[in-house]
Amino acid sequence: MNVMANDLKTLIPDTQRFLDQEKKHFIGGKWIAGSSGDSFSVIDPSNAEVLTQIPAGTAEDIDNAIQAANTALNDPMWRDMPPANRERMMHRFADLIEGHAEELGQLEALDVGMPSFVGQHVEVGNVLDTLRYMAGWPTKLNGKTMNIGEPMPDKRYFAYTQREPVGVVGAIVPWNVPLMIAMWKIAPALATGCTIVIKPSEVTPLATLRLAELALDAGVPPGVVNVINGFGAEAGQALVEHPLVSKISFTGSAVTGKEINRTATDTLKNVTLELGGKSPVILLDDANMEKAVQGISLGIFGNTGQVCVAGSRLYIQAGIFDDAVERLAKEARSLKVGPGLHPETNIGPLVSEAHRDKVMGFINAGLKAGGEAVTGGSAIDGPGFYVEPTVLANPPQSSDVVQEEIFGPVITAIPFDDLDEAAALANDTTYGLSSYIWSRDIQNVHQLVPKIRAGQVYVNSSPFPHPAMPMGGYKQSGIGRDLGEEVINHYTEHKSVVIGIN
Ligand code: TXE
Repeated sequence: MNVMANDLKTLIPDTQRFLDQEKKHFIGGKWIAGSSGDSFSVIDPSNAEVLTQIPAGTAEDIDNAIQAANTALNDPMWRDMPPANRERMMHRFADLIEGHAEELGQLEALDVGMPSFVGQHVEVGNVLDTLRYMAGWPTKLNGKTMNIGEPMPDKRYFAYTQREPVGVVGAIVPWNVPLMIAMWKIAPALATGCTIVIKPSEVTPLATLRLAELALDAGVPPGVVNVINGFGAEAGQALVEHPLVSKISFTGSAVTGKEINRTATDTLKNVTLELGGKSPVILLDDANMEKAVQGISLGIFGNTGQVCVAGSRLYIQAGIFDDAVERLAKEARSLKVGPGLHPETNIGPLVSEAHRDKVMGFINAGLKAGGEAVTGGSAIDGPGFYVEPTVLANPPQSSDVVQEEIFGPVITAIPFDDLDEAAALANDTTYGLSSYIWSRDIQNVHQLVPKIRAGQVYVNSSPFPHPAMPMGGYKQSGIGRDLGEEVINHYTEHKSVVIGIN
């Protein structure tokens, strides 16, 4: 398989301007140089070239950002902003992002490797939907009047609850869909009156930095949204340890999530963890095969499989196994692999050389364990970090390629006989993030849905996060939820007020 490399789209002037601009941290509404002078390179995964240098944030930089966020939290301009004004501000922010969608899509293509039209329309589309959905919440953050009766003789009370912002939020974001996940954390912070310090992944910081600048342009007060670049061990750790941070919202690996949870215990922070997955896809013999194969392909090969909800374990009813595997392999072979800036690219590179090597390690181990590469199975030569879309048939259920999150364009296929076996295989994982059922039989669907231990079940659909639907996992896929009303609960404290009136 070859990589398409010619005829790349040219960068629009806005993208070029931002790439050329010296990169700093974004603190209190200003670009601020790093305190240490250390920096790191951001690499274009389509050709291994250095895009730009980024300052590596220190504990001092993190402290500066948290102080700015804490000042903004208590500034009447933000604290007392009428809810309807906060709503209007969020809509202005969304409109401004929409006007810069092409630029942001190109930055994601360069930084992550995703096709730029996916960045522009799918990722930025979700960013806009999330911001506009969350803009409906500031006017609806109500408490309740409680009837507590007369708990003491001859003493009457008026009692109510009110909701308040949880405080300064520390957001730690991964590299796979950086802008979208950053917005999943920024939008609820803006809706609830919190302030936020974001640490983007050291691998993909560009679009998030641009987003912070757009927030200021949209009228979000200085200090409400701050971005510190840098590595997890230093900047990330300092954010989790800081006593002025009330909440940590993390998306990333299970290993790092557990470490963050342990660290956050020292200051008893409110913690939300959206971790990895190894999501099962159950394909029943009554499914619409054409739609199923397209949906399964999109669900594993979209964003080169670097998606936490990727449907990476396919369980196929035995009678249709060979046919379904061959159809999926054919679909995989039809995908065009190339740089994110190529207009025909379906599948971009993996995000980094190290990640490409990790994905190849899983594929090779899966082949050694007895899996058959019906299609794919190799890295693609070239300066970029490409791996062929891969369908591995019949690896053992207990092998790493079936059990571990690969985060690449690799799907395993294993047959099953009945619904109980399908549910057992689907649940045979430490994760519980998402799951997929393809079937036209409503009884089969309703029998399976309650049996699956996962935060999301998509029936006859590939994954798409909707801002109204809570997003998170069972088991070791995390704690708490992003999106929906649930995230608003995670970003607010409930205060009980009891007033004696006689
Ligand atoms: O993740 P990490 P990595 C999975 C996927 C991938 C694997 C490793 O399987 O192959 O994780 O990716 C910051 N304190 N997912 O190494 O380490 C780090 O700087 C505070 C699934 O990139 O979890 C980055 O900003 N922060 C996932 C963020 O955590 C720390 C998406 C994620 O990095 C830290 C990404 C520390 N001690 C990867 N150590 C999903 N759920 O979608 C690191 N960080």
